[in-house]
Amino acid sequence: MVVASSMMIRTKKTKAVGIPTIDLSMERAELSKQVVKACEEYGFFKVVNHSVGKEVISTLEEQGAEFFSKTAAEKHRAGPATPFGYGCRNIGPNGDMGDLEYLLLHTNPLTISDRSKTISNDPIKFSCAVNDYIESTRELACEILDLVGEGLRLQDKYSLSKLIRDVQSDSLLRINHYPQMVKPKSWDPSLMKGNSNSSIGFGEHSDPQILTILRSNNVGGLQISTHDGLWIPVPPDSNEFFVMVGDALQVLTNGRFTSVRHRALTNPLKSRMSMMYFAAPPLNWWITPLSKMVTPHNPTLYKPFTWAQYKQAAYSLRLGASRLDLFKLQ
Ligand code: GA4
Repeated sequence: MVVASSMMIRTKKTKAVGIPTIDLSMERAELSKQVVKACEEYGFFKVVNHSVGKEVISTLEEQGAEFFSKTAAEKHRAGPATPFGYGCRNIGPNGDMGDLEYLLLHTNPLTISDRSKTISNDPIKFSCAVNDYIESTRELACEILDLVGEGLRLQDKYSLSKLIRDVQSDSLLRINHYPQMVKPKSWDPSLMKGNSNSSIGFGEHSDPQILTILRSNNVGGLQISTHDGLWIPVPPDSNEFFVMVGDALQVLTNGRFTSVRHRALTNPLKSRMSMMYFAAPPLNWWITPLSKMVTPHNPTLYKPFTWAQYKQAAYSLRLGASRLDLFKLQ
């Protein structure tokens, strides 16, 4: 596995922890092995040499920046974010809060063109920017899922990407804006070891979907948790994408991959903007371990459920809940 030395961090026990960086231009058999290894070890990796156009990224970034620079009253016209639109500080329906504002959109083109009217003075420009970005990041997600299929030697290597290619796919796009923010005086310092000037922008959680494709500007703040519960800061890279394993992929692989817990801290000096494509199947599709992943030695760990049932459970719990526990067998 290629591990960028600039990303190496030493823990107290002096174990080197590095975020895997995967070069998508490398030879296919090696590439699929590295993707599976990164999904197993971290549920998280960075991809370089991807095929998403620079202009697709910068156009959406400009549209996002233009929206967040509007007055609060103008922005609130695009809200609330339940289910889709503009949200400020509230995350989800159960009282979770963070130091951020955001746009949450369904990837269905009709929903986007409808929502764009309240978001932008040039709705066609905004919806084109969003649709182009979604198309490109969906392709990247499918490429990664096909590599997973190859690496796991699935009979149908496209079986995972098929889940998100469907026109009824419930995939989402989120643009988060973390204003530059110094921690409030009443902040609990135990939460912030080593980051005493930052506040929590988005609290610890895993993503419920199959895969998340994340990209941010060059401002740090994202942290991921290793399997042993150690928080590692992710050095930002505005040219590249980060990939996260979500809860649904944990179930599909019968626990061979684990969804990555992550959080975002604010930066006391600069504002951060991140964009996430959350790859999900249609609402009525079943999420159940792939047959190849279930053997007499590895019996199925989860009860079967539909994506709609899982979403319902996720939205009934707090952000940081271990929601997969509800679907574990035994
Ligand atoms: C986390 C991943 C995505 O941002 C999101 C979030 C959603 C929301 O902000 O509305 C949730 C959160 C996310 C998981 C648990 C529920 C739902 C907030 C929350 C408390 C859009 C998603 O799909 O799940």
